[in-house]
Amino acid sequence: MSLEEISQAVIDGDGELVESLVRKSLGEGLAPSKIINDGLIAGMNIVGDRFKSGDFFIPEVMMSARAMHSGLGIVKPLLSKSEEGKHGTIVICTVKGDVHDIGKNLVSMMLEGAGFRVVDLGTDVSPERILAAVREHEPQILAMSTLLTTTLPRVPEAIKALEAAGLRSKVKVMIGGAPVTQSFAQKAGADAYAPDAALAVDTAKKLLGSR
Ligand code: B1M
Repeated sequence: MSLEEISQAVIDGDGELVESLVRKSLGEGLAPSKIINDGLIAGMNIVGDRFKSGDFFIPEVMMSARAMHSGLGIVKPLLSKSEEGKHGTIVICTVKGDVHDIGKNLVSMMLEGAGFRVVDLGTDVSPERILAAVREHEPQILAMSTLLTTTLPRVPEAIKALEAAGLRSKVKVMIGGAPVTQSFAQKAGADAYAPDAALAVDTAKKLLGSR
């Protein structure tokens, strides 16, 4: 069974096939993280490239995204079996004005799989909701995702809101998403930037000194 078959089923938007291939791969002993990174994410990356080049349109992208979620739904409980919260708590969201959640969900699942307790606030999240969640859950890390250049300014705005509320020193801020760069993260006042879901786990561990 090859992971390319899973990628292709994601590209084809065939959720039923994705589910059965993911189950088969698990049955064959493949690691959940490998299925996610080299099967599901690899397929979605190709979908993203095809959308960019105009070969795919939004309905096809949505079908692929749903197919990918079908696979993730099977793998996620297995990833999360490790001792939840052993590294600390992370509040994660996609910033206000942005509804992209595929990457954020991947980051969230990888973090859970690595043993963090993750509180996912969803998408289009305002600074007010972020502040409320930081007060309620007292996370060690606030993780913000954004996929749109137009919503990049929401990141420094949220960080400034944390400062104004006297919460900035209590929480590390990690950011990511396609238009985010290391230099943007520095200018925005974040503590760290991670380019992908796997590195988000490493970065979160580094931030908390729990490598
Ligand atoms: Co939208 N979209 N979209 N879209 N969409 C992009 C992002 C775009 C690049 C497409 C393009 O034009 N080429 C473009 C943004 C351009 C820009 O700003 N520069 C775009 C646009 C313009 C829009 C709309 C404005 C379109 C419109 O309506 N005219 C609109 C905006 C809606 C809104 O948010 N207000 C829109 C809508 C949508 C859909 C709803 C159709 C759908 C989202 C479905 C969903 O998420 N539930 C969608 C999709 C699917 C895409 C593309 C095709 C794929 C995004 C994706 O899921 N990639 C995307 C084009 C592309 O990426 N090539 C595009 C796969 C995912 C695994 O990658 O999210 O980058 P990604 O996450 C990675 C890393 O970035 C990183 O780890 C992840 C895994 O490795 N990462 C983090 C992400 N968050 C992180 C956080 C971290 C650390 C790492 O720490 C906190």
